[in-house]
This record gives sequence, structure tokens and C-alpha cells, in this order.
Amino acid sequence: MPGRRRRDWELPSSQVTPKEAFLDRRRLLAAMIAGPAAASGLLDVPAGSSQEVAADRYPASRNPRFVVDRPPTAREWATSYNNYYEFGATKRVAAAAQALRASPWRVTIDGLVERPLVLDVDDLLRRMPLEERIYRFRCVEAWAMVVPWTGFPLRALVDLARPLQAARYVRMETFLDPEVAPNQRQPWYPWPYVEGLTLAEATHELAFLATGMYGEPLPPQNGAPLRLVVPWKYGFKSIKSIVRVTFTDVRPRTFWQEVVPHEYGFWANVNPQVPHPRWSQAEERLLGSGETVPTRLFNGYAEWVSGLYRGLEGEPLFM
Ligand SMILES: Nc1nc2c(c(=O)[nH]1)N[C@H]1C(S)=C(S)[C@@H](COP(=O)(O)O)O[C@H]1N2
Ligand SMILES: [Mo]
Repeated sequence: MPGRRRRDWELPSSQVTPKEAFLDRRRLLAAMIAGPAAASGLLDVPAGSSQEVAADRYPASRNPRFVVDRPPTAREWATSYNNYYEFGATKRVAAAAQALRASPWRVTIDGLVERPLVLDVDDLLRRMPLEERIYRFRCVEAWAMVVPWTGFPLRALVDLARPLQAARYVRMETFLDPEVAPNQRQPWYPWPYVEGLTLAEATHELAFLATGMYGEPLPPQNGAPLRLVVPWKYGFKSIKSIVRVTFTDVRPRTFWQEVVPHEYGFWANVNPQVPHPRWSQAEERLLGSGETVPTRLFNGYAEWVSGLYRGLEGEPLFM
């Protein structure tokens, strides 16, 4: 939170050696149960205590590399004006989303990897170097916000997964449970929600897996317990409540691509000069203040990410 003091047991992120923190795969794996046992139903995640263990990781130290020239959006706005179609097609889904139980929660890592894994999300985040990053966020519907996310780089998960040479894409999937999310009974949507990145995007330092926001664990409506945040892309790429991460050599067909292929593509990078077929993307409305401001190329992250797209100019990079 703005102005909060770092607790003395929290290391500033500059003091955390990424190698030590991310790549201690053996120790992490020792505490987790690997693929085959879990797949055959032998995984036994202890219930109860894990939620509290994870909660004491908040707030995490802010990484000063990731700041924004606007104040964070009021928490009340960011947590009550949401897109989460599993719980309804309006922005007021927070109440319905309370049905989501974020613990225990397992994430399957499979596909083109050295060894498939099933991870308990509390185990995972206890071992990841949680940090806070303030990012811009831009929905394709032309509203925007600034959010202090807590989480860890997606790259750390990729390193853990050890993708094979042939892997070129990372496909991510949201939970599927119509008992919890009644809108998943609507057959005209291709449930579960799916999103994807190239491996180059997924290992870019801005690609972030959020487990919290505003110094606390993620509320259900914002994608608890684990959601993607890719701030240079339209918000629909930032898939919520992830249960599966698959490494593949095939470009994933994403949820919104399936629903409206002529409006939403795979890349979905923010560009004020490329209008949506039904509206301009030149400006955006800030949640909370309601102020209208110009949209920026790659949502203000062009210096960071434009290198990712060299040689891909023939692709529809901005839809
Ligand atoms: N599973 C899932 N993930 C999702 C969505 C969704 O409907 N279902 N909506 C997306 C869209 S369109 C946006 S703008 C962001 C909204 O995130 P927020 O509610 O945290 O602002 O979530 C994205 N991730
Ligand atoms: Mo969105």
C-alpha cells in the first residue's frame, strides 16, 4: 500500500537473487507431489492450514522498477467493477464470485515439459519471491486502472516447468465448475476460459502471476488464487483463477477468439491507433475518477516489449 513500511523480515527485491529464489527446483519439488501420482488421484492436499500460511506473505515489498505516473485506482473500484464472465456478463459479479473457494487449489503443468507436475498453489507461493508491482491495466472496452499487484514473474513458473525445446506457446486455463460459476452452464461460450502467450512473452519480465492486490490475497472476483497480468495487452489476456498451464507447439485458440473471432485475436497488444471494430481505442476512461486520458502504445510499456514483436509486423498484433 502507498506509504506502508516494509517489515524487517521482508527483503527488498533487489536483494533477492533470482537464481536462488526461482531455481531451487529440487527443494520446491521435494515439497510437492509430481505428475503421475497426482494424475492417478493420489495427491492429498492438506486442507485448512494452508490458507493462513499464504496470507502471512502479505504485504510484500514493492519492486521499485515497476511504478506508474498515476496514483493507484481506489481498491473499492478495482474490486467491484470486474469482468469475470463465469459469474455473469455484467461488471457487478463480485457477490456471485464469493462462491469460489481458492484453497486448496491445484495447478497442473503439462504438455511439452520435462516432467508434468501438479502444484498446490499455497506451496507454490510460499516458495516464490512475492513482490508488489504497480502496473497500468487496460481493458479492451476502453476503461483503465492502476493496480498494485502482488505475485511473482511468470518466468519463475516457466523455469520450474522446464519446457522442452519444441515448446513455443504457453496455454492457460481457468477452472471449470458450473456449481461454483453458474454462467458456465451457458453453452454458447467455449468454457473453460483459455488464454495463451508465446514463450517469449511468457518469459518477458513484465509477465506476472498475481496472487494478491492492494497488499492482500486476491479477492475471488479478481481471479483468486492465481491470475495472469500482462499489462501491455488488453485485459482479456489476463486470465483469472488458473488451474492448468500447458506448454505446446500450437498457438492456443483463446476464449474471446472463439466467441468473436473478427473482434479479438491472439496478440491483443494495446494500440491507440488500431480501433476495435465497434469503437475507438484512442482514449480510455480511468476507473474511479472517470477522467478520460489518451491510450498509449503497448499501454505505456512500448520500451519494454516492442522488441518481442520484431519480424511479426504481418500479424494482427493489436486485436
Ligand atoms: N477466467 C476469466 N478471466 C478473465 C475474464 C473472464 O471473464 N474470465 N475477463 C478478462 C477481462 S475482459 C478483463 S478486463 C480482466 C478484468 O480483471 P479485473 O476484474 O481484475 O479488473 O480479466 C480478464 N480475465
Ligand atoms: Mo476486458
